[in-house]
Amino acid sequence: MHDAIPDLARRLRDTSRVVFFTGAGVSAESGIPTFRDAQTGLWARYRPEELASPEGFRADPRTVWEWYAWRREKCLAAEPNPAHLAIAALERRLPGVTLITQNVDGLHQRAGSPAPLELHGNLHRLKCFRCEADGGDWPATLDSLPHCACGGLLRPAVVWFGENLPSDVLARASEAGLQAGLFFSVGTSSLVYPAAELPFSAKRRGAFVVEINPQPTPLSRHADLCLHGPAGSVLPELLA
Ligand code: BV8
Ligand code: ZN
Repeated sequence: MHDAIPDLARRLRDTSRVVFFTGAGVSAESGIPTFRDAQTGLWARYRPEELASPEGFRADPRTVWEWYAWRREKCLAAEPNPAHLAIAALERRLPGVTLITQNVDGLHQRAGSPAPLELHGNLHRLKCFRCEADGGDWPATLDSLPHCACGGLLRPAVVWFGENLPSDVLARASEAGLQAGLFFSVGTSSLVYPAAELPFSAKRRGAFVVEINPQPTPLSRHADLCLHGPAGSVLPELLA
């Protein structure tokens, strides 16, 4: 038991506005590769900054579709882990908890979180690359790439590098961060902007910032507390 946990548990009880901000690390214990795992990470085998970009899609839509189909299969086969479940349980127990995620895997919803703010979209949803219309359900096969009624190619409804985040979602996430008394940054390398700015601006507005990550990140030296451990163990201990 981290010796800081009792104090944190007290803070949780006494704080009216709590934010959880999650990244790929919160899904790692569900078996979903993160972006930066050297061996298994998505960066290792692919070049996400190229594949997860409009240019990459324009250049080779089939490869991008197949990459997301591979990731979607992993997400569908995965189960929410104790980290997801602990956050969802706290959301049921405490009013005033906001969950913001960079993840596109849908595991927070499957764990029972009612309305995660998905800054980078969700790979289970599709949209049109040309007119942005909703793209309905995933096709059963990728024999031919799916198209919109307007003739445009469909794509996963995620935010790619070089694309703006959904402004309404980002505004709500920013507002929650600025109001937060307690801000947990869980399982993110804190490298991708503008999402990575959230804990820093929360800190500047007086939030008590806690980082949960086995590794240090650019946020670590700014956080009020760093719990160096896997989210699947730390969060259940903390939120019990
Ligand atoms: C934008 C969806 C305006 C798609 C993703 C130079 C400087 C600064 C910024 C930029 C720059 N050049 C370009 C930019 C902007 C760029 C950016 O920030 N690039 C970075 C790489 C420098 N940002 C953008 O392009 C954004 N848009 O800025 O719009 C604009 C408009 C036009 C032109 C220019 C700009 C859009 C970014 C969104 C990209 N989409 N995902 C998809 O998933 O396919 S990003 C993707 O990577 C994730 O969503 C996530 O946000 C991001 C980082 O991943 P993490 O979640 O942090 O995961 P990671 O693997 O990195 O880390 C895992 C962590 O977990 C590790 O720390 C590890 O230690 C830890 N961990 C492991 N196991 C556990 C654990 N923790 C706890 N428990 C465990 N068990
Ligand atoms: Zn269209």
